[in-house]
Amino acid sequence: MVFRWYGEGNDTVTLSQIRQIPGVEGIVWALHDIPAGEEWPLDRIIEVKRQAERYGFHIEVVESVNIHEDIKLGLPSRDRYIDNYKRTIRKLGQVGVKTICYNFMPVFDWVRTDLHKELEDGSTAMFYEKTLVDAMDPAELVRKINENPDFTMPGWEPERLRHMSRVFEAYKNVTEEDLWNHLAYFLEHIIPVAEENDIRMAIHPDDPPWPVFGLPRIMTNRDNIRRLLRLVDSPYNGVTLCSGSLSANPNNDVAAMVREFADRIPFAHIRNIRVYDNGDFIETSHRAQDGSVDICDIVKAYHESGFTGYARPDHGRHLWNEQCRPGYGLYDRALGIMYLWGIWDSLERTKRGKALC
Ligand code: DNO
Ligand code: MN
Repeated sequence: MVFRWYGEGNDTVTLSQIRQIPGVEGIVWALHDIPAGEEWPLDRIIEVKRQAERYGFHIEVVESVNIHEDIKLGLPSRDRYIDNYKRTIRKLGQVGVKTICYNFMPVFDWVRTDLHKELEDGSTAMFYEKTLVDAMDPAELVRKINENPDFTMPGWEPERLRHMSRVFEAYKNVTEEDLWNHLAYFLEHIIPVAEENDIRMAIHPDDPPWPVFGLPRIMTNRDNIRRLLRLVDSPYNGVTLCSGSLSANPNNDVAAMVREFADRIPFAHIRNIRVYDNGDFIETSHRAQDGSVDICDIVKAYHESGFTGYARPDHGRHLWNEQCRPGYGLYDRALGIMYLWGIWDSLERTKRGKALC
């Protein structure tokens, strides 16, 4: 069990708090201030290792080493960024990192329309209003950004927004097939280095798992995960199976994916969302009954598959007026962990034929 931590001075949650959550063994970390495409400095990596070890945590999972847009666009300059990526992999290998999570979404990571939508119980959570995003014409979006330097959208870094019009322009003729080819090129170069350094690469699914603002998205469903795994058929080419991201499309059966891909999932993100008929969704507590995702069945699928990878609670709600990064407070993720342990420990006891209480 691992827990995402954004780093000293960059997270409202502290390592001493994380240590008090039962059963957390390591932190999921990154050097968030290093721009995508740049090589990570070894001294900075070692600094995080020392900080984590003071609290008895390992640093075996990195989320994410982000991919430069030129790699996703397939530009000739990608080779320079791929070389930097390889150098970062080697350094991470030196300090004992075992898994690198990354994503291949053009321009944006996750997209939401409201970061603090109120749930019935008074807590708030991240919400996605489908019609709002669908109705937003990319050209209109670029125009708004260019005209108003203060224009922003929930969760989008101002830095990225500023470069947006140029990047949107660059993606104009990039199709899904192009994106597949660019991902294949990246993996063909990276996976041998990952193998040498015993680091399993784990792509995160697209969130939400469909195209947004006219940008192609490919890591969206079971068939595409199958295709990804075949691009380079190595145990070092794997998936970060994120139950919340994939489940925004009700056709995605995450428990079935766990059963099919178990040995290619180095890293599990476990969280629940409630999906509405009109395609909107909101993040909820981890409890199966609170959302549309059968978290019990997913954990059971991991258990039955003999899963030995890393798992973390993914986003949580904001509880008890906690001021924190959207989705990354202490309280709901800690509750989530206890729910996951509750299911797991019960399954373990049942397997061993022990009474539950
Ligand atoms: C969403 C989160 C993501 C994730 C990145 C990985 O479910 O887990 O923000 O961190 O997409 O690169
Ligand atoms: Mn996730």
